[in-house]
Amino acid sequence: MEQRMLVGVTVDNAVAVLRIANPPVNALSAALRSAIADAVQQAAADSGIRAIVLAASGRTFVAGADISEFGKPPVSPTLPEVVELLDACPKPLVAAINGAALGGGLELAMACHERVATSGAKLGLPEVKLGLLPGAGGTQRLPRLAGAATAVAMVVSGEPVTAEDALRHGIVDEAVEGDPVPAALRRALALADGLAAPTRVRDRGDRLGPREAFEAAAARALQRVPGNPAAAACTDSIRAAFELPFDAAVRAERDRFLVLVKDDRSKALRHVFFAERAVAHVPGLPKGTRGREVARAAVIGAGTMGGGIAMCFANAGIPVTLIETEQQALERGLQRIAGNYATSVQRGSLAAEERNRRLGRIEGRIGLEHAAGADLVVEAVFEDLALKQQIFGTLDSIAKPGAVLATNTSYLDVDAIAGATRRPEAVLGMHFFSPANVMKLLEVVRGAGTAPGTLATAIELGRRLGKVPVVVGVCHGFVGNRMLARRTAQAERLLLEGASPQAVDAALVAFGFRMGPFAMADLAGLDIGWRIRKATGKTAPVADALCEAGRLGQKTGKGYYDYGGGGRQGAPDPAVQALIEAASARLGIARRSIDADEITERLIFPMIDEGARILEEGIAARPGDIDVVWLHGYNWPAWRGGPMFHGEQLGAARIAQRLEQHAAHSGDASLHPSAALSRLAREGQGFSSLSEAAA
Ligand code: 3H9
Repeated sequence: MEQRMLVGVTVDNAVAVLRIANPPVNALSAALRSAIADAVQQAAADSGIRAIVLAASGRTFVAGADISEFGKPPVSPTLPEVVELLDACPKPLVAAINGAALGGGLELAMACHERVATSGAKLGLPEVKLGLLPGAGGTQRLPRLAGAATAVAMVVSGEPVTAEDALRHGIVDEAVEGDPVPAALRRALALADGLAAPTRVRDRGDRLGPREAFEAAAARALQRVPGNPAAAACTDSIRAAFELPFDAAVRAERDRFLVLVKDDRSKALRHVFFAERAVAHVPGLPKGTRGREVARAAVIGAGTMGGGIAMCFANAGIPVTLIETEQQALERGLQRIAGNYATSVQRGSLAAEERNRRLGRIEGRIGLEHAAGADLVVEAVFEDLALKQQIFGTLDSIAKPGAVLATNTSYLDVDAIAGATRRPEAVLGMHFFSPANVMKLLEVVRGAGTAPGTLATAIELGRRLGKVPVVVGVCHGFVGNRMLARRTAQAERLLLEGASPQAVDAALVAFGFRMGPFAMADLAGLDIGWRIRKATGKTAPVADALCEAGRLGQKTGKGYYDYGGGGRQGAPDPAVQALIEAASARLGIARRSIDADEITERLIFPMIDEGARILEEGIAARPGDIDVVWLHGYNWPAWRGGPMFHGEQLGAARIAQRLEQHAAHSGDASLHPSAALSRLAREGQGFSSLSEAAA
């Protein structure tokens, strides 16, 4: 019964049209695979049917294998079995592709004799992004349609091509406007009328192209993703098209797939896939809540952050007023924006006309009254609660009724800011990450009084700006910076106990980050943290001493490293070592040699511990939300899934035990595991149990 619903069958002119219907994206679940196999076999056996069209209803053809089934025991018919069945179909078979044919979806289509795609449809094999390779013949059929050089570029990048490009590459036989089924029907009948049996893709070895062209393309593609085992497996598998008979190459592909699917990296990337989608489901936000249309925005404060946020609006086609209190500050801000765009034009990533259009959307003004016409205002001034409250008090009296008032504060109390207005329902935090026009994370901070419509506006707008909005609750530093503070404190403490800045940085790079905390601090500038510490009465002996010595990072040529040689690569500096040793002596901390494992654990485990507390307090809705924050705001390596995924893999018990050991060994009491983590460790529970309890 269910199977008939998953594939609808109609007959048109003796052609069976099989329509896949498994919303939302027709992923190839076990039930759907079985339904497709049955429908194809029945049509093949029906003497009244001359040919078959494989189509799909809904917004897309087929988005590939059902990713949620990976890691579970295989259920027959497997996808390779269904693909084989199509490949062996004795009647002409034409795929009609609308929306997207990705992964297993394209593999199904390539097992047909011909393919028709709707103009604008996307076709690709994105498995590498999940740490996999196409496992249902994709690495053998794509090179036989598009040539091995084009195939290796597509498979290693995982990027799809449009129907038009697919036509040019020979992946599809026809691109049409609108519904692809009529053209597919026509082609199916023509094949049925032909004298000879239609050619199967497996027999198109003539299209592989020269091996040298493939090797050159493979080397180029791999250069962009060094050390990625899935990318290397994709390349090796495509190479087999030159070396092995088709069936043997497909078997080898399958073997490689089965190895990769068990790899922790692929598990992490699959977790990321679902976590990124889960953040869109916000607990407590009634389904169907619509946000306000943002036709015009205002940004208050033309500093680096405010300017970057204004660029986000302009880039998304939204006119924005950038507001300052003084002409000079405004001009500096506008010049910085123009400079950023000029760099993009110089690099060739932005056309000059588009730059002009974007600049034309940014209007600089003096005075808050210019925020009156905005549907949404983002305040991005200095981190001073009194100043922000004053601004929100004024905004309250001038902003349009219904306008959303957002603060970009990175750690202040959003409720205290909302309290300065008579419309707390319209207030929330929109915490962008630096550089705001580049980083994809947007922490949307829901205040105690934030109305659902206000929240929905910020989320929808965030997506329109190309961001990944993650809803978080009010606390000091929200999710990302609150966890970062634990790591920063340990990085500083490790220096005092005997580690060098380069050893700490190297440990984090070996873990998978692009940069360590000290190289990062030098890049961002040490004075930001210094200012915040002063404002909050905190100290960091090494960082403070560097700032007092005028070593503010790359911008002053010196920070944790010496940039005297020019460029961005700093050299270790004996003066820094002396300064650290003096700080250790002053504080009476005995120095010792610290190995890389201890460094890594002391940087990462306290973050996971903080994540547990964040979940227990309900500041983040799910462990995956925290992971998405770290992936898109702090460049956490995707193949490690995020801090909470990493913590889950290691287990709360091991993390709690190691933290206890480090606390005892180092004498740093902040390393003791929190009550939340200790409870998980004791009860053998996972991190999601904390969020379930908080909900
Ligand atoms: C593969 O095919 C392996 C084979 O080679 C070999 C096997 C042996 N599975 O993204 P959206 C869900 S590997 C399960 O928000 P959009 C998604 O979680 C696969 N679920 O929509 C979400 O659920 P919810 C290779 C899937 O319009 C809902 O569908 N294929 C899958 O922005 C809507 O998704 C890929 O990697 C799936 N395959 O984008 C393509 N796909 O509503 C993966 C989606 O509960 N998919 N879901 O949050 C995509 O890239 C996008 O979903 C697509 C639509 C572009 C299709």
